[in-house]
Amino acid sequence: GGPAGPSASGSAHALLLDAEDLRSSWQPDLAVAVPELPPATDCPDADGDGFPSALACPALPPDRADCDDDDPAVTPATERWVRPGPFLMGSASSHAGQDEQPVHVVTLSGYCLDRSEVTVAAWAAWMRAAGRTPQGPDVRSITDTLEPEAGRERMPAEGVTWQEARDFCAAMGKALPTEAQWEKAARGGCDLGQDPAACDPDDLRPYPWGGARPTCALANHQDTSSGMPRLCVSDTLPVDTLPAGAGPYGHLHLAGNVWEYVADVYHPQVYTQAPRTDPGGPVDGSFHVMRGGSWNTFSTNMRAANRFHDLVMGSASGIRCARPTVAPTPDTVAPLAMATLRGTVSIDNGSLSGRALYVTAFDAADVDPRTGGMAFGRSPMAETRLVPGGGRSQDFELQVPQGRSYFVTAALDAGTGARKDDYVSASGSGGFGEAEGNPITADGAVDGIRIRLRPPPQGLGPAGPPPGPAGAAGPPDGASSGGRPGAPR
Ligand SMILES: [Ca+2]
Ligand SMILES: [Ca+2]
Ligand SMILES: [Ca+2]
Repeated sequence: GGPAGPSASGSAHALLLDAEDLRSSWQPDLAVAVPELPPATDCPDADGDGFPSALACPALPPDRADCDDDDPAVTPATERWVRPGPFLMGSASSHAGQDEQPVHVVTLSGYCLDRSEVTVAAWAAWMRAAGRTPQGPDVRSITDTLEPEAGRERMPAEGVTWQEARDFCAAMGKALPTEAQWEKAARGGCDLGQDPAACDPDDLRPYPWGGARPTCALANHQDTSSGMPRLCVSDTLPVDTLPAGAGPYGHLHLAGNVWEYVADVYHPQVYTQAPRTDPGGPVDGSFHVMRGGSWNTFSTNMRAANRFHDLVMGSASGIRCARPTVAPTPDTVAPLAMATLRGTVSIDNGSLSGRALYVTAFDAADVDPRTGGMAFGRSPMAETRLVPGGGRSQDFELQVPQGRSYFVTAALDAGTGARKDDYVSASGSGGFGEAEGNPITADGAVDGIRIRLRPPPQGLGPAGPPPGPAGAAGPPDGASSGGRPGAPR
């Protein structure tokens, strides 16, 4: 069989507290057959690099298949082949957001995906050659003269925009993966696991490495297993590290390190457009999907099915390129209409001072009915990051998908450390508040939302309360917490 599935993740119930349990995501109608591939015999190796052509022999295993049989520089060490066939997309677990449902079968043609995230060295070289300058507000590891910062050549490009990621991959003769291609690489196809002839419950792998709970040896993230969130290394890692956390096809750092842009426009209801074959996402929209979590987000954001997007500002966004064999088919879902939420954040004592003021909107459907707060691990639907103005109150404006209800929060990062070495998870350290009137229904524009910040809870460490990083809703106790750590420089 293939990687450990949820049923093989160990019997200790405690492990499931922070490892995703996907048993409730299985439905009998997901048990579709896997079409057989022709056997890999008489496979050509035109470029003589020792690896036969994936296109000629699609049944080749990922560590044998050549993604470009005309280029000896392309081998399984640089790109990994993902065989054609179905996989199970989405999650209905207690960790999953509403936008990860329904779980459905997606059939993909074969494709290749870079084994690693794109490095700072490669990204900087392209920027120089293309005469471009970085457009992202949180770009890291690259100098003003577009050279990699010393010692950071093998770190992942970080703080890129979707347009930059798309253009970089195109310049390499590749493309951003579709959202489905990214998820299949992280989850594994139905040809893996207990029954290679059909999709079965073991094909709902929670993480790229399988069912084991996340650790810092598997992925570079913010570990939540011991209560207080703890950054593994407070930084990115070189892109060719942590082989123990490799995905089912051998991809590195799919989970953690930097978020990875995919080609698709974000839409929370796109999974309802079944059946889906080589889906390409909605045709229209302004926001783009990111996958996999990053060095400063929680374990749950590294789940294979977790969806995130650039409606939330300032994420540690990176690039991984794909080599498709067919053009994707657009999903026909209606365009996502947006609404604007406007209001004021105020603070009773002190002032709105510090590194950043975050205003965050969560889908009200993701509120935990037991606590009234956000269920742990929910990704924000939208977030804006303001420069604190130093006064007692400050106006905000936030774009959200129209027609849904939101749980709106604000968090002040009162930290002053501007350098990476000073970085602490400090969102909420200057105060945290929930909007009066939560949940707020956005049938159209909403004005006059009021959020009063209260002091951070005591006794939660020098950095203040647990952070709510981009893509993670709150601390393990279920209390809501918006915002994310300030993006360090
Ligand atoms: Ca070859
Ligand atoms: Ca080759
Ligand atoms: Ca990653």
